[in-house]
Amino acid sequence: MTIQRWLGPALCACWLLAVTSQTTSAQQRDVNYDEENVPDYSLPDPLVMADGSPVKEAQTWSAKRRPEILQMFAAEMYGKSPAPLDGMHAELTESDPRALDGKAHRKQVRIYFSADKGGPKMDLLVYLPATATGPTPVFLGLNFNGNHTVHADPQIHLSTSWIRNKGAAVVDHRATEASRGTSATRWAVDDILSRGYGLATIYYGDIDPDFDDGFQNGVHPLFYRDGQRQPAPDEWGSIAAWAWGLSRAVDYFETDDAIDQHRVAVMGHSRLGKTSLWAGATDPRFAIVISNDSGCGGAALSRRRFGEKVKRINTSFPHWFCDNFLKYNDNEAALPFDQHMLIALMAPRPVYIASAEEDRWADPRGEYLAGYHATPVYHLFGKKGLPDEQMPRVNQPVMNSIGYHIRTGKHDVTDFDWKCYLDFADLHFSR
Ligand code: GTR
Repeated sequence: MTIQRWLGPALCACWLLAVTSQTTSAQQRDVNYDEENVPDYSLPDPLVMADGSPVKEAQTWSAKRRPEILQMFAAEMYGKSPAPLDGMHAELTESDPRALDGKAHRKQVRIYFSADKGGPKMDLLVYLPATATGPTPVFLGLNFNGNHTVHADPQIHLSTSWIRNKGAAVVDHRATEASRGTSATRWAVDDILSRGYGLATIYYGDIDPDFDDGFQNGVHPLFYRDGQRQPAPDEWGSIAAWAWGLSRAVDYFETDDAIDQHRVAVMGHSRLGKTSLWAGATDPRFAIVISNDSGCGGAALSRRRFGEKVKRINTSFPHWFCDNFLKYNDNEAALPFDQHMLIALMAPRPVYIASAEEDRWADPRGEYLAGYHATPVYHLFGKKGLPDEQMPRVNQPVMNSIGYHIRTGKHDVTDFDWKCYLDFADLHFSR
């Protein structure tokens, strides 16, 4: 694992090297990358209620056990999110039916989270295939560095938010022309369009800037009760806020006839893969849920303590989860759930978990096992999950109602990943 990998991909300033080399060695002493050293653990059974009674039918799952699990994840890990405000509204700020050399219909939509145009808002970029004649299925994903970085298209509005904090330091860093298209390798725009799908994306910092500011900016303050200064221990952290923003994009889709609101696949990478899973868990309107290299706090089982652990993530990123999650630092066995139950919350909807061979920090085997141990819940619905406890071979995707692949290479989003997601969407959306 590189220094950049741990603190965030954008880190390169020389002054940081001295600091981070110490951090890295301290971190390595504390990190297990050896399967032999995974502790013995037993996972809570998704099909046993908290009162010990068994769950034998899909109906009991949906009416009783699923809400119970969702509530535990909300109160103990991601934090509870509020309903949207009545004054929320959207404005089309730009549209071109012949964008990208005639291949795409581009729309840019500003979504205000309240009636107040001076308050928090997010900018949604949408590309739809120019040839589409009816409502189009879309992939929706948050991006790390601004909408203008997902493609070199000069017409994408430059983000007006702060762009990515640098590690723990808060840097006033605005988008510039120089960063246009710099994340394009992670967004297979041409492949998505040529296969008949749309892409919708939002800069995650529009919803909540990714640093620990005591929740003074982003959407949180909009919802504070009189006298409240930060979320309560069981209220939303940043991951829950980002997921909430994804749901607000679906609210917009419901008003746009060009988008098929019933065929929305939410996709996210890394911290945004954790986010896509929580979005899929909290909002059943996401018809397919995809997590790419989501690791600890995403698909990976916390109890394995392989790669990134609960204490490490809570220390490095204290704003991602709610404060109740601190109780489980070095205390994973006390969790009333593990991440297989997060995957199970998608059932019977299709969910895809992707890993990368060199991304040991994210614990590929822990990511796979979450899908494997969610499988009994899919069986209740007559759906096939991941039937084999052994992981598939590298670059050999498995596609049932739960999909999985581990590809060669590092922590990243590649064209191979996108090809799998498009195949998975073809499989499930064409039925
Ligand atoms: C890392 C973090 C991971 C992962 C990653 C990312 O620094 O430890 O949990 O989320 O960031 O989002 O790129």
